[in-house]
Amino acid sequence: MNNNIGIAAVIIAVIVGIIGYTKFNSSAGGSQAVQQVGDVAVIKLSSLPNGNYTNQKFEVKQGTKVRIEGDPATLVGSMSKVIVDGYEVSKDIAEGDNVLEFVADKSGKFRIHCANGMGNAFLTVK
Ligand SMILES: [Cu+2]
Repeated sequence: MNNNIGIAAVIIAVIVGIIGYTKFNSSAGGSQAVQQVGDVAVIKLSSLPNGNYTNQKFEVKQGTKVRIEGDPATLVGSMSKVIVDGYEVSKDIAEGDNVLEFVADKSGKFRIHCANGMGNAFLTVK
């Protein structure tokens, strides 16, 4: 009986450890801002009051469909325009119309910025 409780405690400790480690890992590192949903890499883009994007480093695999979901609450003024250099795509972010999708078919490092050249994120495709 005591043995069983001991084994159960060890199993629970291991599970808690694994969950903790996984969470820690996913919130650290360069591509923490990219969520893979099926074959789509989802980037939630928002801005700090100083005009920098909340996350400025995104990395996706070449050939992936990228879905940038702009936050209409913080992407305001010139920030409401999201431009991806190299892919020549852009989007005016508005409430209910805030998604920019494209296929990341070229490898490289591409700047993401607003109409004034702020925001300054880099999308690395490799
Ligand atoms: Cu701006």
